[in-house]
Amino acid sequence: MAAAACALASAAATVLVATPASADAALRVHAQARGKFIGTALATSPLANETAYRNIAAGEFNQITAENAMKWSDTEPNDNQYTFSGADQIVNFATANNQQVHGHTLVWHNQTPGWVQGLSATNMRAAMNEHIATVVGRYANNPTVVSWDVVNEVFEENGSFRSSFWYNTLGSGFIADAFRAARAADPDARLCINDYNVEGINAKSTAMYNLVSQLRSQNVPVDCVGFQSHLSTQYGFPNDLQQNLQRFANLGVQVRITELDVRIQGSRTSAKDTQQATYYTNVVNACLAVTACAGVTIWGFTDKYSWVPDTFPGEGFALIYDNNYSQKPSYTAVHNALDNGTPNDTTAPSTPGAPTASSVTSSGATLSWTASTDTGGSGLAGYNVYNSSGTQIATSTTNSVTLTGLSANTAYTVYVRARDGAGNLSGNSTSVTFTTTGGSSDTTAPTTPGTPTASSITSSGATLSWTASTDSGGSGLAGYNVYNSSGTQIATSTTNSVALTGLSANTAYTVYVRARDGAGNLSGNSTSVTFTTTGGSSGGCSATGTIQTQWGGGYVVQPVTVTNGSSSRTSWTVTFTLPSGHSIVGSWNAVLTVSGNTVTARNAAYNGNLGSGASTTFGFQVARPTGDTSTASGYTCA
Ligand code: 9MR
Repeated sequence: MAAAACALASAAATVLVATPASADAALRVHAQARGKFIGTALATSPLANETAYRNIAAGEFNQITAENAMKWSDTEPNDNQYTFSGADQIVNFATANNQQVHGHTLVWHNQTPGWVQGLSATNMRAAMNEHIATVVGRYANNPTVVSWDVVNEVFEENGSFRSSFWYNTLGSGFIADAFRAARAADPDARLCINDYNVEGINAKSTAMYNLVSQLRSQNVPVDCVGFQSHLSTQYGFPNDLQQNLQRFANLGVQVRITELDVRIQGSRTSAKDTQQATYYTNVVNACLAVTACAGVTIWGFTDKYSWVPDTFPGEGFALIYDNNYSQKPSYTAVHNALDNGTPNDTTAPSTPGAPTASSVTSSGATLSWTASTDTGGSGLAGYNVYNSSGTQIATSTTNSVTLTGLSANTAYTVYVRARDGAGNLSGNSTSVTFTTTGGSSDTTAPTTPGTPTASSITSSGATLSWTASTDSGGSGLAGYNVYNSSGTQIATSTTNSVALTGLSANTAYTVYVRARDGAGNLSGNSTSVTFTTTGGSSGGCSATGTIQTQWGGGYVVQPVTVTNGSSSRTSWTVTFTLPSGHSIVGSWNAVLTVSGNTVTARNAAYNGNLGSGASTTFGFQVARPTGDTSTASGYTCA
């Protein structure tokens, strides 16, 4: 049975089962994994005064909007008198916690001082341009501030331009002027137009759509549309949200949910909480479904500090944490939507039907079976195929698989288990036994593959690659088997590399490779390689090294990314292993000491402080003997 192998759709298949993302990871971890941001608006006073507020803001979100601190009344209360203390407080907090800031907002009819509102057209236009140049210019070279709401809420509900002092004094041309001034102040910032009640397709959102389309056709730099999404459980959910986001995306702009909250009338009940959670789920799912949607910003996170009760007496409870910073069902909703929709699924799929073998040749067979069903929520992900000793020999995403590389004239007994998106396995199907045919006369094994090298080592995976074998026996090279140090086959590949997944953190793995031909002949064992997975991130920190460039006599590892766990730290230490004969010739952003083959890298004076979830990088250069292709490995953070 040792020769049995799998042929899968992917070239480099692995039989290690991937573990699902940690169900209790922070929102930002899941959002990042989906390529989106999850953000919150922050208020300056609790940010200065409350540890719980700071910890959640830092730990759960990777994007920040100032709820008020960047508005005109805060930044330029009197003509040409700028105050940036609140704005800087928000930006500095975000920088410390590896978060991006969306600037809110430059030109709005609210929270704009009286001195602006009374100006003549000429002076108002000059004041607007000067304000934009100063506020945007202040952060133009700050990588934390990536985007701006340039104009805010310029439409009435019926889609006409809002009769604000801006429009009434300057006409609609102030909008294009504002965008051009912002682009001039920061050519790299993403420039947005933002509004509320534009989530569904309606008169207001269509007016927005037409304006954005027109401005872009006139080369006005509108890069992005913000959908505030101040929702209420007393109204139906805008079910065309995704469709609406997509029609804007099709104009070529980024879209984003900018101010999400879902208010409740009266007191909380579990029914209202559930409805609220569904609205949060729907909004996150709509953004996830639209490639151009950059992410979701919630308008605050705790009901303790929400604008809703002040504006809508008798309504509130709009956010995802309660007044005491406890997570609400809406938190779980956001979390689970970001976590690939695989929340807490502990229900295994049904047991697949007994496989039947067909197309049996001297070196292969096709198995097919009646499909399983999955009711646990995460959905059916695929099937694992096992031999009679319980070794997993193949996987499939459909209810059939073609086994290749079998030995001629050999009886194989196999069974199948179904697997869901959360990694739950079904019961074993009934086994089937089939016997391969007599086969060819190819008894010549392929040549022994080269020594594998391990790269892209993380806490749960690594990539192996090796010099390919050749086969002269007539049946041709079919692929490779990968074995661990106890000789158990842990992966197969049809190419000379394979990505191993589902490895344990902080663990040394010794592996070798054998080539396999079409008649099932196996080559000799390659030389073994040992690599150590990195430390993982639960509570502590993790480190991952990336080879930037390499040549015969050396290589550069840049960046080594050090990612903090959930508690802030003031220092970090990363250890890693150099293959023998390798020596460090230079390093940056860390202090390195070498003892034997172990290198210890400690933070430099300026990058030891890492907030929850924050990361930093360092790098180094290594000399190695010519012809040696191995690299440093086993990055572990403490
Ligand atoms: O949440 C903000 C609240 O603290 C302010 O008092 C209010 C003043 O107008 O603005 C609130 O934020 C608004 C945002 O800036 C623009 N969209 C609507 C938001 C809720 O009113």
